[in-house]
Amino acid sequence: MSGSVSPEQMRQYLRMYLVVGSVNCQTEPIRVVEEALSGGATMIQLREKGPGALEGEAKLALALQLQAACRRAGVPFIVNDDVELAARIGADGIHVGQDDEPAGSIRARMGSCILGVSAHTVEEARLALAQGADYIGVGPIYPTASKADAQPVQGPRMIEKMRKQGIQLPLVGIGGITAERASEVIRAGADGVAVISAVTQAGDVREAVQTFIKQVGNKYLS
Ligand code: 3NM
Repeated sequence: MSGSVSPEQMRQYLRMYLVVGSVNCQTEPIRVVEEALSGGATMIQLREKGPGALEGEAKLALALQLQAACRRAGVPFIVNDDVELAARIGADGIHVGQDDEPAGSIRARMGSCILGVSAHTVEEARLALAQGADYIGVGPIYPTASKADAQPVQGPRMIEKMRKQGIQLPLVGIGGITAERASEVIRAGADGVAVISAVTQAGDVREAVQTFIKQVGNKYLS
């Protein structure tokens, strides 16, 4: 993947975006990712964080394994936060939060890869755009147990507000999103949903992803 994506392509990648780390999985992360890809996941992010998260060579090995699966499926592989790792393996993209390295400096270092930024306010969304973000992640939309330092719950209204105030960037909602709530997030103006637990904890990961895709709808499929 060249890394240089159009907004239209980006919106498609965001439809069913699985965010995953070894601590989120009840089984081998590669099995979860392969099942999710077979169900039609449109983008995968490695977010290796929290107590017990892998580091160093073990994290590198996991990243390479997941990246290979994504390449086979033709789906972009994004690394959360760890710019060194993303650069080392030639990831398709990087996702950063507000407390990480500024998006502008990552864009300068990483060139044309996919750059995602977490934004919680209209101002943060505008700044992300100015710094060259390809998409923003907005959350937490609903209460989440997957991120210890999550901001206050925003509800789908924050997405509506951003759209009303002219933020046209490709946008994905994150935080506590279940298949039942996915269409509400889309109706608010999101292009897709980013999900950890509702997929990684599902008894049947493939089926869970397929259900999400139905709820998100096919408005971006040509
Ligand atoms: N970022 P789940 S919420 C990784 O608000 C992450 O920016 C968030 O996990 C944000 O789907 C979150 O299990 C956790 O709720 C999402």
